Amino acid sequence: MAINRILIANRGEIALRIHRAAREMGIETVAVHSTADADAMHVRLADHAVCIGPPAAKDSYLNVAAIISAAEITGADAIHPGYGFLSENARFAEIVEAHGITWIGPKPEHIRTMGDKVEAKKTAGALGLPLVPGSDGAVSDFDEARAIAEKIGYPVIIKAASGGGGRGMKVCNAPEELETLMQQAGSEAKAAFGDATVYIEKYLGNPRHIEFQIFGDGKGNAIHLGERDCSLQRRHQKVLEEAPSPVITAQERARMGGIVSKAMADMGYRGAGTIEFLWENGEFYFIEMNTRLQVEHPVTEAITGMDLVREQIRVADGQPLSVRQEDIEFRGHAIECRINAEDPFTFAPSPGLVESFHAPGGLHVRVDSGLYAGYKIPPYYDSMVAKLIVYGRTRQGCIMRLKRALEEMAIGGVKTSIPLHQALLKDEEFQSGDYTIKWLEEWLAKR
Ligand code: MV4
Repeated sequence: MAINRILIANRGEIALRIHRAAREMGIETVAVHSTADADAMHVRLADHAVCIGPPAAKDSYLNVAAIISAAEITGADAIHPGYGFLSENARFAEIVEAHGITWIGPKPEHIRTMGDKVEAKKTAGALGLPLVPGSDGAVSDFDEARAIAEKIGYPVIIKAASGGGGRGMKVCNAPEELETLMQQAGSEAKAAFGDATVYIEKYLGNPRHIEFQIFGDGKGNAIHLGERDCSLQRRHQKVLEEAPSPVITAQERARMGGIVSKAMADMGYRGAGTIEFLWENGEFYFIEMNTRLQVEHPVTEAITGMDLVREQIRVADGQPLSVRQEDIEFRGHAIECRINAEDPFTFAPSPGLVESFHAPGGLHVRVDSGLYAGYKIPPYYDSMVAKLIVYGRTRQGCIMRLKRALEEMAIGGVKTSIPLHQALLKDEEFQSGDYTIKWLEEWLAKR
């Protein structure tokens, strides 16, 4: 096969991240961009660039015809979708492959299965992953719903099959609310995703969000790269992620990692994937699988020394996994801070001119960002403008270094979440590692 030129169907820091891996492999890159991103760093660095439409994502970064045309015109022989946008669009993956272009991602059938949360749960259960107790699939009948809720016990949570990212969820505390909440969840899901299908789970009151990174070669081999703790979220947006999780022992990692990699091997999964669990009272419960590279992948890179984008490209090219499970060592601790252009108190977006930019440096400090002094952050896209990833031999050493790096980091002209991260790192409960998915919002409320 041999990939020679990759079209990067994304923007911002992840477009740069993919460009870097490609260049280091001697592969050329094609940037695509909206008219709002003509001056973006990913466009400047790429070997070729094609404007694919106006600012609105639906007309540019989600414009399948324009992206395929850009690949044809520039002779790109592979497409990397990054995260977000078209990355989990099974139809797009099929179209890419139908054009004889290598899709740097999972098999379309697996993207489709995992995109439907009911199908994902059935598949995960059949593969031996531990599930949250709940309905065996979609539930439409209220009597059936009441019987399931009675069996697993209240509170229960009603989720949209097409949901994910927390949209369309309802917590139900008692049987008399069930019918109303199911109807609400169903109609909200219909409006948001065009699909009213819902399912029911036992509601876990105070879990952690812990996810495993996996890689498959698509031929029955798979490895795991350990877990990330992503419990620190605000309105379903991750704020800070770390690896390893402060609560998972090497034994637990090896045990759960063995279960997830066996499942992925049996499935014939190809490429990078993340298996999301809720973790409560020492138990893992599968909730969803993401069939893409994730924003927080660098913390896994930091503690394993592996380049996950390089691995994605290799696997898409039909090459074997570059490492065996027994060769993967988890060493030290890494934390990623997502730096958003937003008010650190109100969270209002703060796009506009970046008057100055100074990235922190030094040993074990990584900044993934397309920012530069004079760049104008457009208002049309996600507010995340940089990721600061810091490594240390211990969690405490990592936190000390991260504080130092945040002090050095300077972004002038726009408001950013840097002060929020600085306050968070000073907090004793954060430092103790004793937090759950509810902790950050409570901390923000009393700040
Ligand atoms: C749950 C849950 C409690 N119990 N499922 C939110 C997003 C979606 N991926 C799953 N989510 C949740 N599912 C059961 N059975 C609580 C959440 C949840 C959550 C999960 C991970 C990280 C942050 C969260 C914040 C609120 C709710």
